[in-house]
Amino acid sequence: MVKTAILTTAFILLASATLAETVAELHEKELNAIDSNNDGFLSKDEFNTFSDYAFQAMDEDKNGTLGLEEAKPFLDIKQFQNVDRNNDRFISRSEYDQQMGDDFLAADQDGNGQLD
Ligand SMILES: [Ca+2]
Ligand SMILES: [Ca+2]
Ligand SMILES: [Ca+2]
Repeated sequence: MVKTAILTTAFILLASATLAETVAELHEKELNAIDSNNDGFLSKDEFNTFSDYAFQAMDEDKNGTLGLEEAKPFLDIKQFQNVDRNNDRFISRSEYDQQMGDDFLAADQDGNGQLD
């Protein structure tokens, strides 16, 4: 659960505009939004594009790191500490990318490099 925290967060972030929808519908819509070539799969490239978008959206003061305040609406303190690997109370871009990479690998259960 903790491992996929950021991915889940990112999905929530993307979905927040359509809160009224059911969870199942949201999932479908999010996937469609991220799946830019509409082949029904989420490639690593598509995932990276989305991951970049999510980081920019969370980084309100655009200083390239996520502080506790910026991450708070999306991550609880345990999840935050888990991603903040050097414990400096900021999620740097490389810590974020590392976590997103792990999330992608964890979600890609058959290891074909795509989420389907
Ligand atoms: Ca695709
Ligand atoms: Ca920031
Ligand atoms: Ca850090």
